[in-house]
Amino acid sequence: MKSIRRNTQLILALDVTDSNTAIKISKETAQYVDAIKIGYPLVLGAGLGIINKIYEIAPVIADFKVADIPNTDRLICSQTFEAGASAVIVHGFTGRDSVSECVRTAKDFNGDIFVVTEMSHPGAVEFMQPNALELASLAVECKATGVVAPATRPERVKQIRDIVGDLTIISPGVGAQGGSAADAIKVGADYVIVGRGIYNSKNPGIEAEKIVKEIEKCR
Ligand code: O7M
Repeated sequence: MKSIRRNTQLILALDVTDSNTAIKISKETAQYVDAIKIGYPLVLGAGLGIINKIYEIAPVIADFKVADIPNTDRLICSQTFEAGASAVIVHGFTGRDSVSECVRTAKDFNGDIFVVTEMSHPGAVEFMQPNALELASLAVECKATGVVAPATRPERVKQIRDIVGDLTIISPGVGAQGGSAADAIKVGADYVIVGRGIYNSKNPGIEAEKIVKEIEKCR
């Protein structure tokens, strides 16, 4: 399985719903991205087989935000890794038994698990923000590969970095949600995740390249 290598520090969120568009955009942006994140919009539209098709172009992070009892989590994660994903995104609020089961399953496939902490949208301040730092600690305890933290609130990325140490931070909310790639990287994100800012633009390749250049300037 292809592992995710840190090179451009950009992850494309490919939230389109048909296979041909997904493959076209993946090819146009491949040289600028370290991974492509796909989730329910594309998998429900194009079928689980899309993971393998995208995997031929770039490592795939399956954003299924898994949040169930350990046995169901195991079944979801193993099917997803078998389908070709290099990583699966899971929720942490289900507790350490659920998250540990996802991490154990990932190990069988040499895959990665990322745990959601505080989400990037405004509503995340209601229930997620008060628990985000504990969710970050849980990710460390359960030996996840990394966490998801909000580029829309760089100060929170910084606090989460202090807790997770050398775990990987992937950070969505850049562009369409108002966050900046440079700000997120400067406070400690390893990668930024960008969706609409790239796939809705006339030239996704050029847009991805612009973000990569912005990130390069922060190094
Ligand atoms: O750049 P956008 O706003 O079009 O897309 C952002 C992507 O990141 C989209 O796929 C969201 O589902 C996802 N995301 C967030 O926007 N905020 C979060 O807090 C978490 C995620 C995510 O990837 O969760 C794992």
